[in-house]
Amino acid sequence: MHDVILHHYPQSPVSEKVRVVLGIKRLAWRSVQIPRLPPKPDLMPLTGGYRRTPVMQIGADVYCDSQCIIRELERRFPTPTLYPGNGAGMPWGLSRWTDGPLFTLALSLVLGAQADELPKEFAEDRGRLYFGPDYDLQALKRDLPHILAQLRAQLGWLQQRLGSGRAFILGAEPGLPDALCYYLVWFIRGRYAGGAALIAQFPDLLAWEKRVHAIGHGQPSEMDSATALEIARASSPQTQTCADADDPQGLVPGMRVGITPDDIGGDPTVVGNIVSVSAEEIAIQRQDARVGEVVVHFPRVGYRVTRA
Ligand SMILES: N[C@@H](CCC(=O)N[C@@H](CS)C(=O)NCC(=O)O)C(=O)O
Repeated sequence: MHDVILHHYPQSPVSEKVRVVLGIKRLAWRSVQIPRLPPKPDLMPLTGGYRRTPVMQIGADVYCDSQCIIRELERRFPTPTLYPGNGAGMPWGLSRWTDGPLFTLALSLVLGAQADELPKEFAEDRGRLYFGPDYDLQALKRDLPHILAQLRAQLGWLQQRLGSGRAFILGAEPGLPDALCYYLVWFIRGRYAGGAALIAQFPDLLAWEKRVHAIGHGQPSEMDSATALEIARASSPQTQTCADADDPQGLVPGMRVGITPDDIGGDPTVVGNIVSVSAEEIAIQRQDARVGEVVVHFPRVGYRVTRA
């Protein structure tokens, strides 16, 4: 099998979630550092326009969004499982809280607190991406006490869970819920000046944070983006054709579609021909001058698929 290649950058919180998963699974992987801002000239040939971070590449198969990346890692490397105690299913429900309202609160805190310091280009990009065309970082700054009140109560839920004597959220073994919650704590600690003091209010959360930190990231080794593109060019996609007779949108292999994150971010649409479609995932085939044929995978949840 080809190497697991993660396209990411060190400061990216969502990438930290995936790095923790790679750590739980004790995997060796290749690390390609991508720019924090578009254009991302060596990522676009792989994704066809998807610009968010991280992206995973295995040969000529490309996985967009941490949902898709993590599910694929669990499929290819089932042991140790991310769902200890037969805990599959519900962690993905938990992810709609952590990646949704909780992530938005953490972003509001970090961007609001730095509203006067952020480099202009970065503030404009992230303001638009996360808060829509009418974003207002100064309004977030004024709202910081409210944001903190919301966040503190919700971190308290984690404290209550971890205060029950469990080493990890599901029990004695780390799993997906730990990665889902840890990356936000990591983000708040690393990027919000009051992060350490906020987290210190929750002693069991603090002890758990140290345990998850100690898991590490597996064994990453650096790779340059030109090598990653060459691997994609020299490989053939391995995704098998797969249909779903019950697909509610009538999507079938061969159909040309566009896929866009279903939120206010103004993300570009990625266009290609369906190879595989299921309740949780859709994969489309596309051609690129630099990498030839690639198959790009997206989750269904959180993405809108339209016929091109
Ligand atoms: N739903 C996506 C969200 C990814 C996301 O928003 N990542 C941030 C970085 S942590 C991002 O893309 N920021 C803009 C960028 O890197 O260009 C996922 O789960 O992977």
